[in-house]
Amino acid sequence: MTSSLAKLDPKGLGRFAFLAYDQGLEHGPEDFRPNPPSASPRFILELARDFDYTAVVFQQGTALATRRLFPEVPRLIKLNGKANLYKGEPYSPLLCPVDYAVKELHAVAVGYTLYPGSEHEPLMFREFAQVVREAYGLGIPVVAWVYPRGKVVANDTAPEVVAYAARIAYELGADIAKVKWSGDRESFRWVCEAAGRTKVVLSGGTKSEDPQEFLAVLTQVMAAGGAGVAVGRNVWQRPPEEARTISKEIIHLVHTFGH
Ligand code: FBP
Repeated sequence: MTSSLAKLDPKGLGRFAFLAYDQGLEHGPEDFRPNPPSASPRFILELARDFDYTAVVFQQGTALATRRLFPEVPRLIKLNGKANLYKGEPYSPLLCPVDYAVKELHAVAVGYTLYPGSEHEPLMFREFAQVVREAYGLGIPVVAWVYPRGKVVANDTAPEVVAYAARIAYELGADIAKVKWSGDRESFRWVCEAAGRTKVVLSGGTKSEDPQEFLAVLTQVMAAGGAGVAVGRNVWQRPPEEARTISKEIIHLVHTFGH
């Protein structure tokens, strides 16, 4: 595990709120339709700046295109990625080397999606283990998106599957694991325990019509020992004013829960 979380968390609060914006690659521009301004990374960067998100999550291309836009907003660079047109066993290849992300794209953290259970799991585990070693060498924290997926995974939100996902992140050396909601507070507590020293953050998921529903889940996550959230659609698929309101609530909740 890298000892570099201070890059993301200078005050040592152990709390994180990432604003995820790699869906243009992962899902396509369809995700921007509910709120057209979200097609522009400027909209995302303004939210991140105004509400003090820990970092925005960008793929290499978005990071390059916005190099000079709000450089004060920390960037977490997603090192691998895939589109969702191909529906076979998932493999998300490494697209951007760690040192390019750090030196050229000014990454304060790097991220990688693992699909345990996929036929291609060995390849992703090997790539990810290498990413951890390289990031460790540069003092950069690593966030693992861990999504058990593929034809052998019947239920990717079953507590034992989510706990296994969190443990995989720990075993492979991630600083932070981003996992799905396991359905209730008690099971999520087990997920957090399974992750050992690796911090656990909630993966946002599809937009809930009622923002309070999403905030209620996040409250349960924090009560279970979670360290925060990496959220995209639940924020930026809402019209600008609503995106700002929910951002304020998310950041307040993540930073103040239990304090
Ligand atoms: P959301 O909050 O929009 O769900 O974003 C989190 C995220 O992990 C993104 O980083 C990624 O693009 C997407 O979800 C992957 O979603 P899926 O589960 O459909 O592969």
